[in-house]
Amino acid sequence: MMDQRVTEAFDALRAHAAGVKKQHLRTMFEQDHDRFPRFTAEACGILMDYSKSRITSDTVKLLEKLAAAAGIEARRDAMFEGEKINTTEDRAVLHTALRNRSNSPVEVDGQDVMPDVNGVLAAMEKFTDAVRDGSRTGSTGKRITDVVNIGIGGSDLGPRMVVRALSPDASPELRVHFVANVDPADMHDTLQALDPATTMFVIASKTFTTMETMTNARAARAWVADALGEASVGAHFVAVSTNAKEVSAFGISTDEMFGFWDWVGGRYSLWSAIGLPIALSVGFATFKELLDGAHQMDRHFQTAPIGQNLPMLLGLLRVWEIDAMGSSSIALLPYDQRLELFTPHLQQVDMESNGKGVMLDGSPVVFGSGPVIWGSPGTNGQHAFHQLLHQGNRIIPCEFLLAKTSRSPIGDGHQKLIANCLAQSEALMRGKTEDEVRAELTRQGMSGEALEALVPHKLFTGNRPSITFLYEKLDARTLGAVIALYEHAIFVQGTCWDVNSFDQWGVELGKQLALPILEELTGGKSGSHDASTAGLLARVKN
Ligand code: G6Q
Repeated sequence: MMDQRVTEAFDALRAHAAGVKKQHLRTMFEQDHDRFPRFTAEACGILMDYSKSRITSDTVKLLEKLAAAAGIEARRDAMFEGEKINTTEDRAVLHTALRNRSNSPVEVDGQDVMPDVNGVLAAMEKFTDAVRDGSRTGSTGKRITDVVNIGIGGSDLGPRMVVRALSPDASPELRVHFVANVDPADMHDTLQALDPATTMFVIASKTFTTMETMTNARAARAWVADALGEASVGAHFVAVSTNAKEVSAFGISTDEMFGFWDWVGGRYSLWSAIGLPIALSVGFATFKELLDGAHQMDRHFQTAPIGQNLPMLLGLLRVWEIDAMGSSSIALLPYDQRLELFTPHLQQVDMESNGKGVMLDGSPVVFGSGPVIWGSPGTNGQHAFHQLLHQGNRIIPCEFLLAKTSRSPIGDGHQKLIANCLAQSEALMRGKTEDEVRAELTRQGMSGEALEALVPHKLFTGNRPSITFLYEKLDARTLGAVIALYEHAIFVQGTCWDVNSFDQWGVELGKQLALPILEELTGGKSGSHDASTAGLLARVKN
């Protein structure tokens, strides 16, 4: 059952939305010259401009009331303090402890977790330094030149995204690759250019039982053993896992297993030993800067008043767009090629966390629940799906991420990137009126029926909301802060909707579903299927 106060707060927002929907953002900007300072906030070097959201000052007040009714601050504090807020798995939720650079004690079941966190960080540092300085070699004594991370989902997307985003910090002497898909093409194509003698595999799996990861890990093991002999395997494999028993059974010494804990959710695990490929790529000092940036955002989230709190504002504005204004998807549009994997990572964090149909007490969700998250970097998207953002009959709130300076400037490319990003949000907001279209076509020499026929096609309704995050440059510290900002915003949304943002039974289901069909494919007895599945299975077998 939804709490009565929360229900009332949502009802008030919806009633207020009916009035806001009648206004146009263009007019709101024309009438209020303070709209930009009024609706911007800043923390950790990130400016959040939410003035192009379809809101008024009353909207913010009503969202603050919703936050109070939903008890967001109390639940946030419970999370940071190690309470078992993941009730369906009876677990604490402490990715924030992994980046707790102030090192203040964080207790789970009366036990401070910080000594263990620091112990694993120290082991990661030692290993990272040894691989990077060449003292930790492969079995033949040759320096390691390539690391392959084998993992999937939370054990892949986060570190893969960060390694790509921080490529200017990467060592040119150590290339880091990622294999996730059980499709052998993934492993095949990755191994093709590699030499077993100079390759190190990181098997990253919280459970160490995931079908895809274990299949790929066994394939990699065979590749090394075939080339260098069975005795060489140990020198070319390390594990990141919570399951020491399965790691040993696979043949990796637990001395070279980097542990983490059940209170680290997969999609929140890049801050743990799952971040080992990041540290290998950019070095441990830079990995620590990533943690520092996230920690600064954690502190901001814990202490800033709601109206100046970036994760609170982002989460609440999304709830507003979804529940009161009727949006069902959000386009996440980094104007940064090196953030090309940011949206896929956030898609997992968001959709796996809040894609839920029931509230904490098991009753069906009453409000919202997770939106569809999609998008890809600008300016590429402008030449593709932005058409629908500008003229489609669905309003899709957009979130832009933009750095003021490029880490790899060439000519005036970055200025053009900025110009395009700002032009997109302006055009989405303003639109183009019939009069403006007519004037434009007239200037181009058109008139009469031909001009009138074209007007509706060149009309842009505008009033399409967006939020822009602007920061100096995409370094490790900023990236850490941006990821943490999004993690917490997702938590804020889940709290408003009263869902458990930290379980993932839909993903667990996927881990079981294929097993009986696999058995049939490999000669086991036939199961009972619908006609479509049975027909496809028969075709595959023939
Ligand atoms: C993340 C999910 C899921 C998980 C993968 C890999 O929150 O639970 O994406 O990370 O299924 O699981 P393992 O790390 O256990 O292999």
